[in-house]
Amino acid sequence: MDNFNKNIKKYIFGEPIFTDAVVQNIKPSSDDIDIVTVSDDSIFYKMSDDEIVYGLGQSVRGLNKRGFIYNSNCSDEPTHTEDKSSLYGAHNFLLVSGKKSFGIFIDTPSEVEFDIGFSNYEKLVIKPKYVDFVLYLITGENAYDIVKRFRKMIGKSYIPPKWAFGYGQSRWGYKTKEDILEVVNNHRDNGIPLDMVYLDIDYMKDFKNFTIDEEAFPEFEQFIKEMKDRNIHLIPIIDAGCKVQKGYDVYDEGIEKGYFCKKADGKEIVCGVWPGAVHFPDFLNSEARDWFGNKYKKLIDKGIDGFWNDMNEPAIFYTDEQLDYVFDEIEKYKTQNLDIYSFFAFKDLIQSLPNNKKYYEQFYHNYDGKVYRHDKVHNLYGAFMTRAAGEVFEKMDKDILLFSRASYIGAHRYGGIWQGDNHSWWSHLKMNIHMTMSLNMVGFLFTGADIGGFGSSVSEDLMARWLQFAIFTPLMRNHSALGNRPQEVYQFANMETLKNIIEVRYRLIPYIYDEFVKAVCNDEMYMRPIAFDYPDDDMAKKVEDQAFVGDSIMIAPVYEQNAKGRYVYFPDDMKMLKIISNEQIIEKIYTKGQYYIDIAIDEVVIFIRKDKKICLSDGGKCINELDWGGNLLYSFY
Ligand code: MIG
Repeated sequence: MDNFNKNIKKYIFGEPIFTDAVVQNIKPSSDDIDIVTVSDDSIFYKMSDDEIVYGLGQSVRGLNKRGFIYNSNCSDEPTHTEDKSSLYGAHNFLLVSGKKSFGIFIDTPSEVEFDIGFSNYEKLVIKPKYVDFVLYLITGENAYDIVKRFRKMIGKSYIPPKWAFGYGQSRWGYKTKEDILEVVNNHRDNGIPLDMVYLDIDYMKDFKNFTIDEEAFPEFEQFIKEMKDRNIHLIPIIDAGCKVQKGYDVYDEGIEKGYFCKKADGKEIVCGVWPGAVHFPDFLNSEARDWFGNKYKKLIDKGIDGFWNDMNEPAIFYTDEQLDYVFDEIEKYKTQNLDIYSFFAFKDLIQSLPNNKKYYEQFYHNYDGKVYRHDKVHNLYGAFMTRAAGEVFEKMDKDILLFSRASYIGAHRYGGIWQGDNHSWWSHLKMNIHMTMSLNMVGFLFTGADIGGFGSSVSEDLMARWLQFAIFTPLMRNHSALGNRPQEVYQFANMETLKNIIEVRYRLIPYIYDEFVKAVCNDEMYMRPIAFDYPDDDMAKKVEDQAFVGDSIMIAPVYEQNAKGRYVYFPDDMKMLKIISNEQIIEKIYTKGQYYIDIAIDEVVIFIRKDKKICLSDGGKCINELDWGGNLLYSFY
């Protein structure tokens, strides 16, 4: 790209803490700040009526973020309703798109508030919690051009192994080897494609990272091998917190070397997560990072080649101190008449335990020689956990799958992310569409949501519609929580329909993989708003629920219950492919304009752009057996 640095202006405020987000060496600008106004504690921009504000990666609501107040603050937020200001990731990039577009990136590891026309529809006000940050202002020819410049600045996104583009099945609740075998057998016996089965916390011995519960998973190595022979990768979860237990190597070594986060008094902070009391590794300390990253090898040596990192915001159920306090206080209510005030105060006591924000002010990091209180660097914690593993994996001669729950920009170079604990709600399918595009802007190309929804029970039609969209998300994983309706596709009356949809994914994998890698290499968005390719089309700018996937395909997912189809806007002439089954494909050409398209529950519909082509392979039941050649070339010239 020409004039790369001319289009990016960098300004330093206070003493910014290094975040690892930016890889380009950009000199601070000596020009006065234009476009926005910076005051003592905030950054201000007056928005005109027609300006759209894209960005913020992982956050609720639509593609256009105007009209709400967001807060970058990595949070274990299990209910993604539209009143939530923070989710698991902190992605401080905004793209104001109007007559003159510009991008803005606030690089700081602590909280940042983005009031995007919430308090006043015309005003964009950005407030970092601490006035130590680097401000980048990015200009370019149009919105998409600005994204590309930003992406170049933050470095190439992570590319997972090829097999990670297959379909994966997961559930919090698979407890034993038999449970896993049942899942694999049911997929293989019914001819449902499958490449991965995920292991949630129950595979561990007492929820200790890098250990195996030998009773539930006897002869684990042998089992991994058996699964590999059947083309199944087992993907274990790793949690941020490490159990406090003498004799557990991670605990012993971490204590001995001083690699866990400590309180002001120099003692390790004790927090409660799955195993009860845990310590948190100090991922900001490069030695601790290297140590923890190398622990993954324990499982890799057994044949494991993929991981998902969880609870790394970090999620904290309680601290020892808060627990003591609550127990003491609760005692006082025992003899009281609990009236309206005391009852709620009593109830709030218990609710003060999980993820209390004050915990983040109670421990410290040793960030390569400098000590920082956690809240100052909070948004880096999960990102640096990904980095810990990623840096070790990069040195290995094997491709490892890695994705995380919490993230900050920069972590996109080491791994992907999943979109966290969503629900089996139609609104969350819609959010999945928006979030995937917003995450692509900030470099997280390898991403996907829990298909079918993590919380609540899924209906069969939601499952089908969700799969129809998810065949286009690079990470394609069906995951759900304990207690909900089982949601493996073979659990549903109309399994054939769901299976056919997954088969279409496999037929498209050669396309999806190529386009994904191309997008990474060229700093492009694998999935993006249609307005990005048609910056002068006013109608395209209004469309939030369609996307371009790679170079050749447009998608228009159905995300409403009982809908028999939907309106689709074509910014140009396109050819529809309606894939009803492996044998039956209907083709039809649409000219520029808006049309209602019938899309039945058992149909996958894609649109091929003018002068572009795709190949549909014959598919397969796993990536190893996939026909990569592709014998059908659908073109539209
Ligand atoms: O708070 O490991 O987002 O995917 O199944 C629950 C159990 C902890 C949260 C993850 C979810 C996972 C679950 N974990």
